[in-house]
Amino acid sequence: MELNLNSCRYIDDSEQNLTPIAFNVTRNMKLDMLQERLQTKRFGRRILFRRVVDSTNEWAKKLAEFGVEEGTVIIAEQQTAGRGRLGREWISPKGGLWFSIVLRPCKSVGEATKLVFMASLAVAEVLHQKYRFRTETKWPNDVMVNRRKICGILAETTTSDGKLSYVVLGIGINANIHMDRYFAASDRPLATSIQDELGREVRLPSLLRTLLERIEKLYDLFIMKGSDSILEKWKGYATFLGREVVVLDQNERVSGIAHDIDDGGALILRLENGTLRRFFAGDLSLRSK
Ligand code: BT5
Repeated sequence: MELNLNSCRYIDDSEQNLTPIAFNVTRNMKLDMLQERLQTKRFGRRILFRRVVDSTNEWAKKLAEFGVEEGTVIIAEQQTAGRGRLGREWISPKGGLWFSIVLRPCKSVGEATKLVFMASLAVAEVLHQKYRFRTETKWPNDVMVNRRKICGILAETTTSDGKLSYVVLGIGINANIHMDRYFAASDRPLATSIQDELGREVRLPSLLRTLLERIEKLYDLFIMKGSDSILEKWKGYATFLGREVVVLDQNERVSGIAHDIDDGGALILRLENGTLRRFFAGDLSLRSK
């Protein structure tokens, strides 16, 4: 079932539910109200919302294939098959902010893979500004608060004849969720939410609006000036740099000092024997003493 409401389209799977869906029902904030106040040119001018979806990235990719314009936002209250890198599960219950943005940058595939830094920088800045959190960026795609993951980003590029067609930038923020309901006690120290940190719920439309505004600004910078300035700002939040870390790359565990992130977005690790080694993918954790 589809409803047209201003430029915002609400899509709902059930015949009965014809009313525009309030984002946060208790506060009756709607996405069209969000759009009225949104100070962006392109991002979020079209928002597609579903209560339940398998993965917003999956849905966004289908829409991108149909040619939806850059800046289209796909959002869901809940994902049944939210995913992280390498097909890992991303836990996405109601209360979180799960959304994807379709991007069509005129850039090389290599440059576009660095959009993940642009997105995590935007989230780190906004969560710091809005809630006074001491946010940290963690290579390659996480935003942390108090050493726990509060946001994960999944940037998926699609090419045609070796050229970039589009990027779907998926952003998952644990917002109004009590993490201990969804994480086993052993995993609990790894993740946190805005609600767990603040001790109260936050308004998702306001958070989404601020994020879209910041993402559009940083994206414009990325398009005009390239990824270098983004990467420099991102490093300002990367407190793991200079510290002892462990990198898990496929089945290999490598320890060392996180030396830097190179222009390509690779992690440079200083190994115990003093040599430098680059990692293009992997999972990084701080080494426990
Ligand atoms: C990520 O992958 O961190 C990317 C997550 C992207 C999610 C968004 S939500 C909107 C869009 N639609 C999607 O389907 N995905 C995107 P990765 O670095 O591979 O981390 C995955 C790991 O994080 C899992 O293996 C778990 O250990 C952990 N994890 C799962 N759910 C989590 C959550 N809600 N909060 C914190 N950690 C989580």
